[in-house]
Amino acid sequence: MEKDKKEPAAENPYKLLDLKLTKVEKWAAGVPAVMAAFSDLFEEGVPIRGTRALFSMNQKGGFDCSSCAWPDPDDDRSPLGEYCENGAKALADEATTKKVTAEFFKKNSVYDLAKLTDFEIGRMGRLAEPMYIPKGGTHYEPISWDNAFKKIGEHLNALETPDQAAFYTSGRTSNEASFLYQLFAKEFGTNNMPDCSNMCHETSGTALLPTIGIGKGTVKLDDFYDTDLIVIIGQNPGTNAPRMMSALEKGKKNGAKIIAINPLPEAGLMGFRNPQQIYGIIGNGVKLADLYLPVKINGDMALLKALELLLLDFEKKSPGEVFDHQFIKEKTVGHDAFIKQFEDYKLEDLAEASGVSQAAIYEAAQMMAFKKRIIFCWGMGLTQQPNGVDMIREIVNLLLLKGSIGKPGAGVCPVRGHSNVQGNRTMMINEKPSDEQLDRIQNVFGFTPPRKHGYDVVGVIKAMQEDKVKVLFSMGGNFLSATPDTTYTAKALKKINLSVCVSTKLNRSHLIHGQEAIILPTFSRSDVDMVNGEAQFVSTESSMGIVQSSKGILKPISDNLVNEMQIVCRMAMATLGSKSVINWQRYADSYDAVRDDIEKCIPGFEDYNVRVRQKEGFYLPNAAREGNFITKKYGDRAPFTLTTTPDNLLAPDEYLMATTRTHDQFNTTIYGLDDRYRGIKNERRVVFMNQKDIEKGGFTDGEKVDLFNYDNGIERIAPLFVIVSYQIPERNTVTYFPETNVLVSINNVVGESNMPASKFVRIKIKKHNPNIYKLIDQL
Ligand SMILES: Nc1nc2c(c(=O)[nH]1)N[C@H]1C(S)=C(S)[C@@H](COP(=O)(O)OP(=O)(O)OC[C@H]3O[C@@H](n4cnc5c(=O)[nH]c(N)nc54)[C@H](O)[C@@H]3O)O[C@H]1N2
Ligand SMILES: Nc1nc2c(c(=O)[nH]1)N[C@H]1C(S)=C(S)[C@@H](COP(=O)(O)OP(=O)(O)OC[C@H]3O[C@@H](n4cnc5c(=O)[nH]c(N)nc54)[C@H](O)[C@@H]3O)O[C@H]1N2
Ligand SMILES: [Mo]
Repeated sequence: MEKDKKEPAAENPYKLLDLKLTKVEKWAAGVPAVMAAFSDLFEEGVPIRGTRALFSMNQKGGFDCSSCAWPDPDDDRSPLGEYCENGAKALADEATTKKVTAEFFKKNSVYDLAKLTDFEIGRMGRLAEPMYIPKGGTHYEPISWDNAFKKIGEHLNALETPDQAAFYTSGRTSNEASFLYQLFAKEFGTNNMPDCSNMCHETSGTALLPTIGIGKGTVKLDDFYDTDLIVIIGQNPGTNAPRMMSALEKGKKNGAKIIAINPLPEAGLMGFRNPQQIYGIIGNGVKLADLYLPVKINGDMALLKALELLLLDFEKKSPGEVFDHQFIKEKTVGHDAFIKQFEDYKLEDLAEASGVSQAAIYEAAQMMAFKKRIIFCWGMGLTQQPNGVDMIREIVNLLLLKGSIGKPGAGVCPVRGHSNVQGNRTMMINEKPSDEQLDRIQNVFGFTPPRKHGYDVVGVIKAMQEDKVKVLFSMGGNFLSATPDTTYTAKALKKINLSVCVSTKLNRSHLIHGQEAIILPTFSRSDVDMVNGEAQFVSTESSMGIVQSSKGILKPISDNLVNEMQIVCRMAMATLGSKSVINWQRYADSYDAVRDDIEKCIPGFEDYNVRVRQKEGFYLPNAAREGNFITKKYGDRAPFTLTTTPDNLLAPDEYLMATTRTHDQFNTTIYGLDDRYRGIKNERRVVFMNQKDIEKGGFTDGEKVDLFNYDNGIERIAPLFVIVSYQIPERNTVTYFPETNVLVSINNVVGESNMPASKFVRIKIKKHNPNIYKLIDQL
């Protein structure tokens, strides 16, 4: 008998590799990026298969890269390929010909596999057949697709109420599969649809919907090409959205200025060598940020208010030249109260709280004051802060003052992560669907969808812990490793009756599972998807609201994969049987049939089947982009929002930690162990610290330490990290996700959006204690 399973936190915390420090880069991309892209394809043994696919990626009529949601240019696409280093890595990861088969699972117990690092787990290859682990089992066993669906149906039907089931989605699922998935959940009877947005841009939607009337960004790619100023705040384009760099480069060439606001001077904010252009490979590249503001973690609210205070000063000196009074009068409400608050603010205090010098803030305000067209881009640096919703509303406030939203070259740009996370929401994957959406479902299909709001990610983890949710079905993703408070979440997952993962690659969520568990292997974006003898295409929505088709070109590694759409249909038939009012078989046979019904239920998809076949796709309607702010509360006006500035007091031995990403990972998939841009080679268990803090804390650069969090009086431990001295504000630290998710309390959430506040974690740092593992075992 195997002893009780002890799950390693996220990576294997028992060993360190041989960390090497290299030069911190001042430029992103260039030759190293091209080399890295191709070397990954070679390492995975897919040079020809992979290279062929690489040139189809993001081309008109090709497939949509699964690595991010940045849109493809409407017009010219680079002849050298519209991919980036990350896209190539994502492709190498999924195009691999290595397989995880029934043999593999027979040889390796779940317990043994869980001892591997995420990097090692990811290298095992593509999942090749459906697998099942019975209650008390030590190894996954093969199961037929029919029996897998039968088991899922039995479990779902045995629940006391449909709300004891939850249906998670990661953001790669196509529009077609997403639509069916939410339709099934609603017909089954629950709105428990947690999704990766609940950890990603929920904060943006929560801030934008009531202020500008739509929970999405307002700019198009063309707006970047002809604008006056681009502000990039809390986002790292070089690492996470490399194709955004081409747009920044083009904007810059056409005269735009760039301000970067980030605790770290990220390579991708500073300079760019375009790997898709010959001059970028051999030339000097482009300096990007004209001004870099090294804000403290969570100092952004103070910084935004300081900027507004100074803009107000400029406006007083040059009335009418800084603020757009006509816009304010016609399109907004609450301006006077908004302006009045600044009587109580002092520049010194705000600058101090932001961590940025008054002189630098003044320079930024000067750069903004007389510019008419400003774009604000942001990412997880803002959305994963406790007051993220308010900070994004503050960005809207600033743009409203300037009348710089809803016109060309101006607006808001939340840069999405997963390639179809925006489309998932448009398809109504949402734990809080609106009444209008539910009414449409009811009218078109004739069943009564549940109205009660469901659980989001944080909610469902607590519900599993409290035995309120018994079945967790995951459409993609890696629930355990992506979510906070790993130890707590692992305990919750182990309590439930059944966990099901629809996956392409093995991950930790297969290894820390419910009492019974099922793995359903599926196609990835680049795979050919044959239905009834015909290769199918699906569609996705980019960060800028463009819906486009995506058609894979690689032969799937196994004949035993089923596409996500058919997985949903077969689950629906096995669960609902004759009770269902929907013809699921019709959907299983035809993507066109699904698109026809999407058109009936979701505004903006008129003539879907025709328009999706246009090579460049089509834009979804976006009233805010046209300058119409249709808000529930104020009719056709955008409100100014009054927000407060947090104190962020720290105990003497406390630091703030932000968890972030490298270019050698895609979320929980670890492609490699380097962070070339930040000068890290061959290690992920690092903690970036300011040299002064290292000295004050009695540490040395390169020392081994353990990290702790004590929120709600619970001790959370992430053992064995190496200190790396770095250019970062004092009392701030940065580590990589998912290794430190174990430190993020389930209760450390963003106000209103309820997202984990993974960029604002209070930690303590102590010298590494080799006996720490005994303590961890008792947690
Ligand atoms: N290579 C790669 N690409 C990816 C992903 C990946 O994992 N790897 N993930 C994809 C996904 S799902 C997403 S959502 C996006 C995420 O892309 P980003 O939004 O860029 O996400 P992060 O790297 O988590 O953090 C962004 C930046 O926030 C900064 N930051 C931290 N705290 C603060 C703060 O208090 N204020 C400010 N101003 N900045 C702060 C960090 O220094 C970091 O540079 O990337 C997508 N693309
Ligand atoms: N501490 C901390 N935690 C975070 C974050 C952070 O910055 N800090 N970021 C958060 C963010 S922004 C996000 S988006 C979440 C990500 O959370 P998730 O979306 O849950 O995680 P991923 O790592 O993207 O999921 C990877 C898995 O998806 C499966 N997969 C890949 N492609 C496909 C496909 O086409 N179909 C199917 N069915 N499966 C597929 C593979 O099996 C792979 O193992 O993590 C969040 N967690
Ligand atoms: Mo994300």
